[in-house]
Amino acid sequence: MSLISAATVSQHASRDSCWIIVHGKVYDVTDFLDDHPGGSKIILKYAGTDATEAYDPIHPPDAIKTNLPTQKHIGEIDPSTVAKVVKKVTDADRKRQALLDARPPLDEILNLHDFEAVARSVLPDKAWAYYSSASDDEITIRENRAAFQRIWFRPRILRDVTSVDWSCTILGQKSSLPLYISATALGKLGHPDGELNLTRAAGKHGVIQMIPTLASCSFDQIVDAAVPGQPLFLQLYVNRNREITKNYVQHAERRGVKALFITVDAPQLGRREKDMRMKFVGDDAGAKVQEGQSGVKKDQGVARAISSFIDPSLSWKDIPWFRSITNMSIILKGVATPEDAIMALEAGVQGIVLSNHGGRQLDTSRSGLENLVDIVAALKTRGPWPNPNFSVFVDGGVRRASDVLKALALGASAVGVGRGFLYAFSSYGQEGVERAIQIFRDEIEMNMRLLGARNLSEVVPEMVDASALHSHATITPRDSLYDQTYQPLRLAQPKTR
Ligand code: PPY
Repeated sequence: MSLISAATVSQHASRDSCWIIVHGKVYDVTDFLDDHPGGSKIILKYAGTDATEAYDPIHPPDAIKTNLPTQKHIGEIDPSTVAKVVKKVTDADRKRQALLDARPPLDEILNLHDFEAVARSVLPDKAWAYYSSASDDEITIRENRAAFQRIWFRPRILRDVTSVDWSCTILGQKSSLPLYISATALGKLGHPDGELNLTRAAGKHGVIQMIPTLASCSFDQIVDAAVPGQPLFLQLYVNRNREITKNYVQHAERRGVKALFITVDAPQLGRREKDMRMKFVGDDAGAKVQEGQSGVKKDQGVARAISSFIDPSLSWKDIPWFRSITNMSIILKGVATPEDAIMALEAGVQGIVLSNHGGRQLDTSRSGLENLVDIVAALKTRGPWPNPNFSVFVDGGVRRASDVLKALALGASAVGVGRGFLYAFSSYGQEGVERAIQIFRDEIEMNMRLLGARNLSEVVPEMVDASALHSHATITPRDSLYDQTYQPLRLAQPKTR
């Protein structure tokens, strides 16, 4: 195949003929412009040039292969024709480097809130906005933390807690902690290695990672970074095109993924105003994406820009189809009521995650923790409890091992931690994740000793007082670390003159 020169590519720099270079390959994206979920404007900005740097953090590497017909794959760029661009160091780069240099040493990070504070200071504004944002008034994201503070411990004494053991299995897979790394999208916005930071740290420390459908790294890159035998779960956004979903799921199973967590709380993405105010889709302040294309309105933030493939018609009727295409455990992620928990049990899935999507979907939804109490009570009326064939997970707001133990005491099989680990790698890469795991380990050991539980089966409902959990008007102790990292929403600002 003959190579294409940079000069040739640069002649295709308009809406009528738009070529771009990504990872040394030349693509004709002219006909795709109006179908691009993020809008045509952002592609046109790179028309006739190399778009790799902008492309990488927000697309899995195989996105072009999947979405662009092969006849539009023009060929390879002739590297000898590409001017060796010395990347201009901008003021923003210099500022970010200075912030990175000013990070506290890792051994001064004592808790998960510390990672959040460092991430907030070092992340580019758009990345922080996307990760930290939640929907509408962000009441639910704060409630996720507050709910843990409405539960009080009732510790037992004099139990010889010389040795305590918190190892467990999650969906039949060994885990060194009663928690798993929950899926969070677009890891490369936070760190150049993206989700691989999690995979490597998880492999080293026996923790299970749930791979996000919308990872920045490709699924195969992530699986390739795992050590032999390292258990992995997969989070699934169901595509309108079920063939794509089927191939993806079956590929994951062939590659050894153990469980499929189908997201069921996001038929449409919540409005996340911090993200929206960043006008992410235009990629420069004030840029506008054309309205009316692919249902994506201007300035809707990064999440909405890439969510149009998700199928809002997903329903209970689809569950048997999932069962027919895979033997992996199937878990519904985003259950919030006893009614749906019972339906999930009756549908024959292997578990549910009581989640409100980190407060990013329906605002003023209750916390997973609060729902846990009602859901466990309902499940107890339908068979053995705990049910070895039906796991109940909780996520949202977990920052401390005490949070984990409260959820376990109330009947959770394990908990998911998403943002906690996301902020750990955004601030310190893989080492940050390892430190976060170590912190959870230290805290869990101490808390189990102080609680009088020698193993996780001794963490029982009697060890917590959840009487205030359902009261949303109760006075909770101030969560001062969280309150310092939480960034309040802001109103529209007048134009600066
Ligand atoms: C989220 O941002 O909450 C996600 O779950 C990831 C995502 C990102 C973009 C589109 C849909 C979902």
